[in-house]
Amino acid sequence: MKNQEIAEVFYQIADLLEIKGELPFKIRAYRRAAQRIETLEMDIEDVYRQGKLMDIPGIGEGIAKKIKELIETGKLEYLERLKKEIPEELIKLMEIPGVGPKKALVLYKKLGITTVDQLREACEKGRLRSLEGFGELTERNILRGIEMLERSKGRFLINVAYENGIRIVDYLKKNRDVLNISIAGSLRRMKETIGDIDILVSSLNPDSIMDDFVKYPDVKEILVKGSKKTSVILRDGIQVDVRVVKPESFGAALQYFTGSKEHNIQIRNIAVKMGLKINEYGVFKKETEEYIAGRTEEEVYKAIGLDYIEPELRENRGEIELAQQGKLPKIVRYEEVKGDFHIHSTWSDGTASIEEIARKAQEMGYEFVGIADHSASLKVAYGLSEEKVLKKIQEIRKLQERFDVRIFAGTECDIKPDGSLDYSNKILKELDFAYAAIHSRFKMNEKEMTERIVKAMENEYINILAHPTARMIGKRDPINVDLERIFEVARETNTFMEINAFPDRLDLNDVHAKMAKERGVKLAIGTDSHSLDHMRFLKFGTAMARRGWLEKKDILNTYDLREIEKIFGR
Ligand code: DGT
Ligand code: CA
Ligand code: CA
Repeated sequence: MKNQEIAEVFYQIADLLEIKGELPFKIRAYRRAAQRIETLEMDIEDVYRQGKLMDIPGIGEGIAKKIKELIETGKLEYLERLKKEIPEELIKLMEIPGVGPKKALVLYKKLGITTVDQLREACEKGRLRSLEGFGELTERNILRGIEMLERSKGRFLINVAYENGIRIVDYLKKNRDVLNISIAGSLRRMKETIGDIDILVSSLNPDSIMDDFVKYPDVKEILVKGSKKTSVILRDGIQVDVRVVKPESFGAALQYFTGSKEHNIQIRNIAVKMGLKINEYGVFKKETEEYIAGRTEEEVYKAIGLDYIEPELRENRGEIELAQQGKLPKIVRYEEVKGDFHIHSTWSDGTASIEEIARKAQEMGYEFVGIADHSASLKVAYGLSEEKVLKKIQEIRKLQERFDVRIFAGTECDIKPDGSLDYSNKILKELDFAYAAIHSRFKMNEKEMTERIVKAMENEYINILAHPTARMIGKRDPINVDLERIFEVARETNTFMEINAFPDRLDLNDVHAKMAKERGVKLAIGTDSHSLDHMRFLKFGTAMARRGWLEKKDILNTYDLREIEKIFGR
């Protein structure tokens, strides 16, 4: 068993004892032991084999015996017994600010409450005030505590994690003891939301790295500091884990800590079948423990007979089988995406003028940029009247003379509830291209909503369907829509599906993008920028495309300008 796994067991015991109302020193002893084990230099299994467990400060006879049992049997009788006495969910209740072990116990015994949801309901119905030592104020405090807990426990949008992650890597790189460094975990896989940031470093002097890391100016709280792993909370509330390994293990550790867990389980199974052992230190021959790979990820995958798998694909969705057969898709590269179709200017609700957008696009090395302001009926977003659209087109044509970057005059045309479009064909025809988008009546039933969108896609001047499910992460559920049917019509009408790259949209997401591709539909990436600053979100759209297994040919943004113009068909 790994140090971390054993530490988890002792943390759990401490929590359970606390609920049981055991003596504080006993509880503290387990927590301290857990912390020691977590930050231990050596493998706890090795320490055990050398008979030196009790040399570790904070580990006495009782705990040493439990470690022995865990290593030998993989289980702990004592923990199993404790668990039978107390429902595990009760531990979660104690995480709520204002609910300690005593209150948790009373809630459980008197009201049978074991989950946060049950507790919320009981507070809302005023069922706590009848208990001794509880009152209306307690109910209000607990409700506020639940709200806070849920907010702080929420996963983070990818841009928040990404920007923090990049900054920390840049900061740590200044340390000369860093030999190699990479982001790992879900952030490296570019998942749509991120639980915590994982960073991996190789170095021969781990303490120097960790000393620097905890001095990072944004660190609010240090959770654990060891020379293998250090965890902190940033001022943004996001947790960051930094791990340091030796250079010969860097590839193996990067593979291990990039995950996903599901991907890694499969990888380990393959290794075992080949008589190999794979872990964060390397790939080893099972019999002789001989090290055969681990310095780079490529070498780790190769050692078990696989082609290199891009991090965005590592979700155990079939990529491992394809890597075995040498048949992985050649997913689109970030630098192959040569422009952005979806930008709002000061003509509607954006903060930058078209000129500023064009200049920025040129700076970013784009070949084209699409100005897609809102249409007339979207009053809250200063949608443009038909008359103004014509003026806007004129401005773009004039600006174009001064810019190399191609400026496409577009619109994000609203789809009305009956499926008709906000602009007449006469206007749509004058533009270079048009998005259609849902911005109202999100709650229609599936049949009506699907027909509404289909009708819009059937208009010959609509080229792209913007944010097809209209979901907002953490804020709005996706609309009820039959995506199979949408994709079918998209293929027939040659309508592109957008991958909206705005971090709280990411719509289509990875799974839907893959589905679209499999049905022969093409996609277009747009940031939905409302300021120059938002234009950097493009990479998150590309990330969704990569996670959806899309190749260059599947994405309009990678095409030559001539081809794009031909497709727009004006
Ligand atoms: P997150 O942080 O929830 O967005 O997702 P991840 O994937 O970053 O998960 P995290 O931070 O808990 O762990 C980082 C990676 O470490 C994870 O993707 C795979 C690896 N890992 C963690 N725990 C285990 C485990 O118990 N078994 C295996 N095979 N891998 C693990
Ligand atoms: Ca993570
Ligand atoms: Ca982590």
